[in-house]
Amino acid sequence: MTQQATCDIGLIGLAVMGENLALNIASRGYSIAVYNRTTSVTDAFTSGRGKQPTVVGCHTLADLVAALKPPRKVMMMVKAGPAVDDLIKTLTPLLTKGDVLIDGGNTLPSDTDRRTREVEAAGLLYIGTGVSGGEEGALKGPSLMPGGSPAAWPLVKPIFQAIAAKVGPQGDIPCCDWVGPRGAGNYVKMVHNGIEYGDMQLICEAYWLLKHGAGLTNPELAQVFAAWNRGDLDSYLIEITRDIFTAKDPDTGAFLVDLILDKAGAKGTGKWMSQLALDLGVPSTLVTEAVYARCLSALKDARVRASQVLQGPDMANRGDKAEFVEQVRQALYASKIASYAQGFVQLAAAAKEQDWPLDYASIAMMWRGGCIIRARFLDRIAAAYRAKPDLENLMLAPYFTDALAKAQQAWRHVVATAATIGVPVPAFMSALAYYDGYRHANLPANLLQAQRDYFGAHTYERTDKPGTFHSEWLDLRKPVT
Ligand code: 2AM
Repeated sequence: MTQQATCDIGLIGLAVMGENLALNIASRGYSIAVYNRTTSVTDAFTSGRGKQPTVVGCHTLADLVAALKPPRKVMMMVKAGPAVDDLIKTLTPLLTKGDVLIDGGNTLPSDTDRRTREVEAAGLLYIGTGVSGGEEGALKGPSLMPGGSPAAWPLVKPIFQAIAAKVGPQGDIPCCDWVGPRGAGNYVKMVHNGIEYGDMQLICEAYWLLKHGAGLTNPELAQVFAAWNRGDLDSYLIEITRDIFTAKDPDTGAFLVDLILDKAGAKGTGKWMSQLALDLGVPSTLVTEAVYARCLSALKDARVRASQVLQGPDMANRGDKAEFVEQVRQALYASKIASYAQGFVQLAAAAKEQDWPLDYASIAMMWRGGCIIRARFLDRIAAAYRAKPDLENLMLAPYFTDALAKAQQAWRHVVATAATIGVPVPAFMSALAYYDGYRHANLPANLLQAQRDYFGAHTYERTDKPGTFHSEWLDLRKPVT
């Protein structure tokens, strides 16, 4: 079948995200050619949800390329990893100089770095874009975080900004802008996912405290989350949590949430963020605690056995219920600020290492709508970075410094209560420890350096004079009486 070059963009991979993105693109007035490795999937789509004059089904990659207007734009929505490299290899000889290859998967930023260089060396342009918002976002308006070859951006910008979620008073600010060169878009998406891990873990800890500490029922929890969603915590994740506490299982009539096995899964982007934070030497403790909390949850059988052996206190908190709910809200808000602060610090460290000129206010606005971490609070983050583009840490922006100062008493009370009644709140605790660690001009690392120098001659610096020092600790030590 010979195609006429009439389509604005091509899309490969018709799993649910690919299908929905294709329908979104078609709904904005663009014509789109689609291809899937398994042909029956393409045919099912083009005779079903994709049965539209502007959606053209293709059975070969050559047909797909032939259907596109130059400069051609081909978006790959396939499984991240070797499948993307295979496709690039097959597509490269079919394309011409100046055409654009786009990867919309959750790709490791270093893979996009490499592919950008390889594809550019072949005379083509490359984009690795974050796509967030799940199935519904893909269909109605995702958050898009593109990075790669800067020359590709003007070519895809109209389509990307047309299909992205919109925010702002007039609903006309697209949650999509150019992030930066090479893997910058995928890195921003990875940090988005890591922050999402932290947000979800914090919400789960708040739930457990309210359930076991304050004895709240599911309908009461729904009310609490509904109220929280009207204030500073207003966000998609708080909103869906509210709804989850109202949902009943059609078969048993019980609350569905109570029937779900407490064993969490993960696809790996949170783990990547933790691993890369360790490589950079920045403390992204919230995402790391969230990843570990999922690992611990997965040890269900071991926990069931241990629950018969290991002892703990009575989990009930005897204080005033309404007061405790408000304290948990404040602890959640403060922890969330610390978590986002860590995410932006990691972005800045990666940007410095990779030489990416990142615009943090713009990144906050890309996350303002469409994606899973969308929240009103991102307006404040954008404002903080607009006021001070080189802000060292979000916690130092006056608005957030003040918010943390106001919340800290409740935050400390909640963490102390959790420790006393034995409710595990690793993310709340880790967030508070980060806040307390960061705000101290002095930490006990003087002792740590002494220990390192004592056993390993690792040397230390001094506070009273410059230079590097080593001491003969065995000679200096005195008997302790
Ligand atoms: P399939 O329907 O033929 O399996 C998510 O897995 C999507 O990625 C699916 O559309 C799948 O196509 C596609 N996919 C996975 N591996 C691929 C590969 N090596 N080449 C092309 N498409 C691939």
